[in-house]
Amino acid sequence: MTDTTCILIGAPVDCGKRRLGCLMGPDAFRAARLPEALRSLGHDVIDRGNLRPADHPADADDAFLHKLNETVGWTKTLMQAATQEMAHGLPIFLGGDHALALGTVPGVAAFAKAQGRPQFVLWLDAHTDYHSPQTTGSGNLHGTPVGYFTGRSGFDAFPPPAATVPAENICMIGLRSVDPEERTALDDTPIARHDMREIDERGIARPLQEFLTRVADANGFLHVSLDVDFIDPAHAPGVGTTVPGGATVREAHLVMEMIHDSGLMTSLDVVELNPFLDDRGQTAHLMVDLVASALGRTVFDRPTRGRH
Ligand code: 6HN
Ligand code: MN
Ligand code: MN
Ligand code: MN
Repeated sequence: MTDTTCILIGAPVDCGKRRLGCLMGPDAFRAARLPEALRSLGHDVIDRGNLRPADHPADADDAFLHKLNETVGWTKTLMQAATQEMAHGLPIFLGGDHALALGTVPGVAAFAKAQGRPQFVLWLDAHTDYHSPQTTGSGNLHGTPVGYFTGRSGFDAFPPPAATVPAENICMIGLRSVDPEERTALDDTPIARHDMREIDERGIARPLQEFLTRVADANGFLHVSLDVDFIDPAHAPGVGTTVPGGATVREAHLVMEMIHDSGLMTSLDVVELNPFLDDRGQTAHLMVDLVASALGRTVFDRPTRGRH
């Protein structure tokens, strides 16, 4: 693999849920030395700083859908930024909560579409985030991005996605908290869902390799969306939506290492880091190490690596 131009895009989105703190995420990734980690791997790093949401009307404090207008503002900004940045390198969106994927995924998918290539999404999360604004029980829009970018109805307040992602091009790994409405709706889709029980039984490498092979066979673009709560809260406490029983540190690294070896990743979100809840930077540092693994950090070079 040739060295990559990594474009860091700060997306301090904090409107996707009620508990505040993710707005500090982008700066925590910088404080945990993400740029230096990527440069030490030989990559070029461009830091675009932190973006701002497009102008939007003020949100009512008591609305059921929490901060809908601000979320729409972020979606517009990030959709456009994602499409643009794809032309310059590998965008790494530093969250911010998972509502940022309402913008990033349709944005990168629009770029892939213009290139005549299919977009694939690897969703690493305890949750499926497949609600629509109509089905969410919490009113928290960070639970809706997959619904939006697969073209579910109910997103009338949002601009139409610049491009949608076909459900059969999506793979979710790490699942252990799925709301009944999400589960019912997902049952009608071909989205590949790998819950933690399956990971326990089969290991994490097999379902991932199956998916990566599909992406490669289709000559697809691969967007990876990494939610901090994919990892077990014992190792990653700095997130508002902890669910016990998550991926171990090694499972998470193996996923990232296999992604690197595949040479397929074209864009990345790192989301839901809440530095306010973190324990002396533990989670921020782990996330930086995981991004470094996805960009080629290894203990030893492996003779079997395909694309090096
Ligand atoms: N996330 N399903 C829950 C809800 O409120 O809709 C949790 C969503 C979590 C969101 O993982 O980014
Ligand atoms: Mn999520
Ligand atoms: Mn989650
Ligand atoms: Mn490399």
